[in-house]
Amino acid sequence: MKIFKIPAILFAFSCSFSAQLFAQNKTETGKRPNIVIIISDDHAFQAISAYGNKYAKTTNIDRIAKEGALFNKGYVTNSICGPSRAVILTGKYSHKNGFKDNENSRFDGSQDSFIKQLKGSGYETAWIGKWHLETDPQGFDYWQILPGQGHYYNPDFHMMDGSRKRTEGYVSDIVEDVSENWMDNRDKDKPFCLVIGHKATHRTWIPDIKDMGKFDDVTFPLPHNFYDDYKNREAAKVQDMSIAKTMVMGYDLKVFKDETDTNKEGTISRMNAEQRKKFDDYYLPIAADLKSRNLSGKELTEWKYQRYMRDYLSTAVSLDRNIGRTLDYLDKNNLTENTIVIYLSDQGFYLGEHGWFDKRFIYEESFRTPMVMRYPGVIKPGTVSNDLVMNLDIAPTMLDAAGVATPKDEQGESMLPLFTDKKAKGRDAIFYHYYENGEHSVSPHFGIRTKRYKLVRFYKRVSSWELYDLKKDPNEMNNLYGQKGSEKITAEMKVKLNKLIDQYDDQDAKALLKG
Ligand code: SGN
Ligand code: CA
Repeated sequence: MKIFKIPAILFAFSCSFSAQLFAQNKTETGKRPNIVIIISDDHAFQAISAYGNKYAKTTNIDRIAKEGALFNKGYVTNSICGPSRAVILTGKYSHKNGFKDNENSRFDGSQDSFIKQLKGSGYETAWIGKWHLETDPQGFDYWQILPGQGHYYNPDFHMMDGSRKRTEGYVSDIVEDVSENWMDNRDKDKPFCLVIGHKATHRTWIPDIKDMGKFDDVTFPLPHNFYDDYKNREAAKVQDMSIAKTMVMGYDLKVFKDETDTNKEGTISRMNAEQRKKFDDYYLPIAADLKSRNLSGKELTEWKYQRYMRDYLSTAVSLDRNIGRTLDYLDKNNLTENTIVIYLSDQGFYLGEHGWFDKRFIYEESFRTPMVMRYPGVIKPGTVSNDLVMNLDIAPTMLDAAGVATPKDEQGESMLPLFTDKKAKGRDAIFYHYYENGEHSVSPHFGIRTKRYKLVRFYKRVSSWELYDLKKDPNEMNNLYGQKGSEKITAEMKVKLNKLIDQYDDQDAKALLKG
């Protein structure tokens, strides 16, 4: 086997060398990397073994991290689905790309995106799976998307010709099948950029049948702030996203009153007879067992938490298997060495921290997103990045890798120098702005995070400030704002916040600070 060793080293060297050339926009070698971006939905970093979860079985996400980089400080600019995808596409904050929330926004697809830039420079481009931007994708050679949130079983797809196509099976498998089919049939003379958009692990966390029950022998430890009293945190007090009160027994946990109740649920009513039988075989005994126990109060809440974790992590197994299929496809087709693979979620998620599920808040669990990236020859396998990076950076990073100049109005920064340039410093602070003021009752807010502190301004639903020392209080339980001794850091953080508001030209935030 020795004979292969030298070419492999040379190959790695030439990849690294060509990446340097591309970083300088010298593309004359002609071999630009393919790009595969896998975006899941609501997948918490706490639910991934590479990030330290002892129970999770995410071997394929872990594999990307092992063969590339694990970002420990990957964040989103606005922790909710549509807005996050719009940021990824445009490399611009929500107030610039226009998609501020899921409730009132429609993505203006006529604006520039990194996909359009790549296509213009000779890439073949596709987006397959969850999209959730209301308008049809633009700038892609091919797209096939789930309408809205999509369904876990036998999903419909919205096709380029305007038709709807229903496909039998489990959504993560189908999205992967379509993606592989597209890669098989692409123009092999061109580099490609494929975005695979997964529905998993979005509510209501329904795993593939073969993964149901995968975690039934695990009793998950409660996060230590599961019974948070939200002292000194007004917005946390008024939210409606708790496991105790908001999580629905039927809809979320598949414990229905009776068959008519079950049949009302979108995904379940779409199941064919065989799928439905397996679903019932798994969930009906759970419902019967719960009934026999007659739980209430904390016991019931903790029972809900266990069921939530089991469904959620099982759904992640179904997702992870398909991420593994993408990696295997690249291996089998000799694409691995010249393909960037990046996996991230559209945002983070609560797995019982503060007693919650869902996302939206600037607190770490939802602000942070899991992100791993493999780029052979450029990112050293096993790299762990502690730089502050954002979903905002995906667009400029991909353009940088492809040797395409980043348009001046993009607000993100290429992450490649963090790997290729020892002197690269990265950011010292990141800015966040969440706008929606509806479902789950999370107050709009904006704020800033530095490596150590976080300052937040809530408005509209509640009007308040919060300040955290993340070193002393990583779980953000002790709001220091207004407390004696915090004056100096508060003033410093306000200066930094104003600076980023100006840098990103967020006029709404600016007006709110003045008002
Ligand atoms: C749905 C969910 C919410 C979730 C939003 C946004 N409710 O409205 O729980 O926060 O999506 O999710 S559901 O009853 O329809 O499941 S996002 O992933 O699109 O941001
Ligand atoms: Ca989401």
